[in-house]
Amino acid sequence: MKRILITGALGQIGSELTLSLRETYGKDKVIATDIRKPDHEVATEGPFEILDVMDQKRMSQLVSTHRVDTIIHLAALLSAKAELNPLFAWNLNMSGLLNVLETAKEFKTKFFAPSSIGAFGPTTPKNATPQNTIQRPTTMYGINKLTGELLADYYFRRYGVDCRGLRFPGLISYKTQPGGGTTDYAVEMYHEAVKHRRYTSYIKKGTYLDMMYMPDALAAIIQLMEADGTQLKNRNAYNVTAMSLDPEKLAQSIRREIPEFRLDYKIDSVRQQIADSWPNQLDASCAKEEWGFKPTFTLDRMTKEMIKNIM
Ligand code: AKB
Repeated sequence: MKRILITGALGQIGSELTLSLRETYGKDKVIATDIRKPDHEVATEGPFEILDVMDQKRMSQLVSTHRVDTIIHLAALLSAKAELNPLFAWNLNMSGLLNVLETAKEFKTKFFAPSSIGAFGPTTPKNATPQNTIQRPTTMYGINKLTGELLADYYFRRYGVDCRGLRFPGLISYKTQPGGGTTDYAVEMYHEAVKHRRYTSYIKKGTYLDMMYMPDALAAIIQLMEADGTQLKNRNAYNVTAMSLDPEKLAQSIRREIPEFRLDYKIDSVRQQIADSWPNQLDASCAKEEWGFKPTFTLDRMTKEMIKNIM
């Protein structure tokens, strides 16, 4: 990767990935794009361009002008938001993705897009979910993610576009709030624990989902994108995870730092149904074997860092 363009650079992954890539590859080598330009260091401390991913002409112009060799496509609606407006989600998530794939084909760039545990469904094996298994998602977000995986495979096989992807679990970070996802409760719980010593979870006790701390997610993106392409058998997209949590397990870890923390429940049926359709715990062995994926944060280490930084 020499000159990287990121879509959705102001989102949860984008805002941290942009800064991390600028540190590694140089400030002027990472072109952040989003549909708005706020007063944020992503937009003020390096190249930034306004880009609506529905506008393929402008995307091509930017890739050409900045001589981009890698596109990291992060602009998308998350699961809970997509379920509230499925048609809008399909249009944004799928047209945006196709525009990026077409641009990558035209300019022969590398391509990365995140898939998700949402690409699985209720008939997928719930535990040690294999890399290659049943995928019949029941949410619009999951349908978008699975279609994205298949399209990226197609562009690789048919046009030779160097497409790569990861199936991300819930990502936890103290820097940027996610917004619109089902796994957001984990991030909210840390913030509320620090501010109010209590949290009301919209996800039921006993609902296990995969999670990962953001620094491990950023390292995984860079490691996959720098990996030798000839070693990649499952390009789009690799299962990755660092831990499997339910709200109680997360609360227990928080109580080791804040003993008086109290967890209550008020279940949101939309997000609970989405969570129930997802696996409990992925098997990430293909990512480990093919390009050396190795998360470093355990639950308690992540909790310590989250609480220290939110305080
Ligand atoms: C969401 O909850 O929608 C995302 C995801 C797991 O893809 N965090």
